[in-house]
Amino acid sequence: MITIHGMADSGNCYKPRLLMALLGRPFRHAEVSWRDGGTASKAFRQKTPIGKIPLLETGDGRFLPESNAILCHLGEGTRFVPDDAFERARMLAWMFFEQYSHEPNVAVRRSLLCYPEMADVATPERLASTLRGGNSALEVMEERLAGHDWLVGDAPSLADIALYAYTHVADEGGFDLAAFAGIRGWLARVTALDGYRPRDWLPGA
Ligand SMILES: N[C@@H](CCC(=O)N[C@@H](CS)C(=O)NCC(=O)O)C(=O)O
Repeated sequence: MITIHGMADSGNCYKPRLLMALLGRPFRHAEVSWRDGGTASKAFRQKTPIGKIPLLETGDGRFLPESNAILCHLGEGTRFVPDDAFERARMLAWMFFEQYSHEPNVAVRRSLLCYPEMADVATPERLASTLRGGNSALEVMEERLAGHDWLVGDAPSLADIALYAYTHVADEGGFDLAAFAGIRGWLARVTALDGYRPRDWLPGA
C-alpha cells in the first residue's frame, strides 16, 4: 500500500489525499510537519533531499516528491486524466500555473496570516504582493470557470484537484471570493463529487 507523508493542514498534502478519496483507493497517512522540524530532520532528508511535503512512498519503497507529480503518478490511467493528448497538456498547463502563479500567492499569503511561525516574514510588502498576485491568479481561473464547469474539457481532472486545494481556503489568506461567482460554483461542484473528503480527513479516521 502507498503512504503519503505529509501534514494534515497543508493544501499541497491534501491534493493526493483528495485524489485517493475520489478514486476510493486505500493509503496510509504518515504525519510529517515543518512546524516541529520534521521536514528538516536527517531521516526525512534521506528520503527526499528537497525536504518538502507531500512525499509519496510507493508500496515497493520508492519516493516521489512534488504534489502535482504525485497527482500525475496516482492519476495515471484514471478518469481524472483526459485521453486526448492536447487536453492532457492543457491539464498540465493549469497544474504548472498552480505552482508558479497561484500557490506562491494564495497559499503563501494564507500561511503568512495563519501560522504564528511565519509572523516575522509577514511584512506589509509581502502581504501586498501576494494579495495582488493571488487576485490575478483567481481572475485567470474565473475567466475559465465563468463559462465552464471544469478547468479542462467537460469533466473534472487532476487540474481541478490541484487548484481546489488552496482555492477553497483562499478566504483564510484574506482573499474575497464574492466577486468570483464562477469559482464559487466550481468549488461547490468539487465538493459534490462522489467520494469527496474535506481537507482535515485522514484515512482510517
Ligand atoms: N512544490 C511543492 C511545494 C511543497 C511545499 O512547499 N510544502 C511545504 C508544506 S505545504 C513544506 O514542505 N514546507 C517545508 C519547508 O519548506 O521546509 C509541492 O507542490 O509539493
